[in-house]
Amino acid sequence: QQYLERLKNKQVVRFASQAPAHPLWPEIERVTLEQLQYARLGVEGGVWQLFAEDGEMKMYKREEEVDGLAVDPLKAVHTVKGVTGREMTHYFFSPDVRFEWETTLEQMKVLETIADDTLVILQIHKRVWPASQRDALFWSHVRRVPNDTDRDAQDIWIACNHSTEHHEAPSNEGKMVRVALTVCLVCQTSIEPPADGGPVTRDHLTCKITYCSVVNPGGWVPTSALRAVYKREYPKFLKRFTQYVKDRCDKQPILF
Ligand code: 18C
Repeated sequence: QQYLERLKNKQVVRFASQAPAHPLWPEIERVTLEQLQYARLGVEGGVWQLFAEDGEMKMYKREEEVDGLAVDPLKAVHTVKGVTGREMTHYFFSPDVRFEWETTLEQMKVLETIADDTLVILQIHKRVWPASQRDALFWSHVRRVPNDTDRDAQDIWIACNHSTEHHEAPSNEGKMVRVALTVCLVCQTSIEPPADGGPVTRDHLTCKITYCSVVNPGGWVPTSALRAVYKREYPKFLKRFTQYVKDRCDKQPILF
C-alpha cells in the first residue's frame, strides 16, 4: 500500500511536466535524479576539502584534473532562514531574475522552452583577462521530489543544469570557448511550528541547501588562476543568491 502510494506520488510529479515527450527527457530525468543522490551524500570521509566558510555556509572542493585542466568538483552546504526550498529553486531556475544575482553573466538567451519547468539556455559569461571568453549551453530543470526517507518531512526541491547541444548555438562558431557544466541546487524546508499553535510565518522556516557544481572550463587555463577564480566566485555567488531570495520573499506569502 505504502509502495503504491509512493509510486503514485512520483507519477504525479513526473507527469505534472510536459517535458517527458521531449527527446532530452530521459537524460534530464537520469541526470537530475543522479544529482539528487550525489547531493544527499555527506562531505565526510576525507575526500572533500573545506575552502571557504562564512556563518552557516561551508564550501568544499575536490582537486581534480582532466588532461591538465582543473575540473574541481564543488559541494556547498548552507542554511537560510525565512524561505522555502521551492522559493530557492524557483529563483535559481527562473531566467527572468538571473541578472539580479548572477554576477558572471554578460548575456543570456532562452533557446528553447521544453516545459514550464525545463528550458535550454545559452549564457555568455564575462571575460576574465587574459583568458578567452566562455559561454555555456545547458538544459535547466526544476522539480519537487517527495521525501522518501521521512514521509512527514517537507518535499525536496531540486534545480539542475547540465550541458547540452542545440542547433541554434553550435560550439565551434566564433571565438568563445564553451564550458561543460553539471550543477544542482537541492533544498529542503523545515518548519518549527509556533508553540502557541498560531499560524506558520517566515520566522518558523529554515531552508537547508546543498549546491554541487562541476565545471570543465574548456580550452586552456592555468590551474592556479582557475582555482583563484573559483575561490572568489563561488562564495560570492552563494551569499549573493541566498540574500537575493531572502530579500525577494520578505513580506510575500510563503510558497511551499
Ligand atoms: O550555478 C551558477 N549559475 C548558474 C546560472 O548562471 C549556472 C552557471 C554556471 C556557471 C558556469 C561557469 C561559466 C564560466 C564563467 C566564467 C567567468 C567567471 C568569472 C567572472 C568574473 C567577473 O549553473 C552559479 C555559478 C557561480 C560562479 C561559478 C564560477 C565558475 C568559474 C568557472 C571558470 C571558467 C573559466 C574562466 C577563465 C578563468 C581564467 C583565469
